[in-house]
Amino acid sequence: MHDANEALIVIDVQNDFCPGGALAVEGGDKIVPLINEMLPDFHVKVFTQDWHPAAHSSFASSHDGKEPYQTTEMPYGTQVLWPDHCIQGSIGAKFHDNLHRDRADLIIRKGFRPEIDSYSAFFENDQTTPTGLEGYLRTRGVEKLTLVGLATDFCVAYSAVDGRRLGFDITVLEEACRGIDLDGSLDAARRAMRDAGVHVVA
Ligand code: VGL
Ligand code: ZN
Repeated sequence: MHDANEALIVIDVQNDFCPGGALAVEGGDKIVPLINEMLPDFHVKVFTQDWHPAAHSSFASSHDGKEPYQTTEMPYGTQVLWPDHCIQGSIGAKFHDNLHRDRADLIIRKGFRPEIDSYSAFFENDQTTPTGLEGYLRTRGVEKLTLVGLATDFCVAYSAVDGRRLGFDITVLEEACRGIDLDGSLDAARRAMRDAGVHVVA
C-alpha cells in the first residue's frame, strides 16, 4: 500500500484511445490489466475522461479544409486538430470495458468547453483555466502523484508538467502508458517531463 498522501491518476483510458477507437493509440488496451492491478494499492484514485461536445474546436471536422493531425492557431496557441473523438455520452467516450472504473474516487472530465481543448488534468490548453483537480487533491492531503494512461505524449505529459508547476511530486510510469507519437512528440514529451522534474520510470 502506498502512503496516504499519494494518488494514482488514470488518464483517459477510454475506448476512442484504444484499438478500434476514433483516435486509437497503439497498444492502448494493453495497459488496462496493469492499471487494474495498481488501483488497490492507492488510497486516492482519480480517473480523467476526455469529454468533448460534438463539433468541438479541437476536431479537424470543425475547421474548413483541415485534415486530422494538421494544426491551427487558436487564441491560446497552436492546436493539433484531431479526428472526432470522446464525444459526450458516446461509446468512444466510455472507459475501456475491462478497466475497474468502480474503483475511482473521482472522475474528472475535461475538454467540455467548445472553444478550448484540455490535455492536462489540471489546466485547459490556455494553461490558466483550472479543471478543479488541484483543489480536490490538496484538500485530500495529496502531495505525490503516479500518472498512467493515454496518451503519454499528450494528456499524460501535459498533466505531469502542470502537476510539477503546482508543486506535486510526479512519477509517470511508462509501462502503463502508451503514446501517439506525432512527428517526434513522444521524445519531446519525455524531454519536457524530465526538464520539469518529473520522474519518468520505464
Ligand atoms: C488526448 C488528443 C486529444 C489524450 C485527448 O488523451 O492524450 N489526445 N484529446
Ligand atoms: Zn480530446
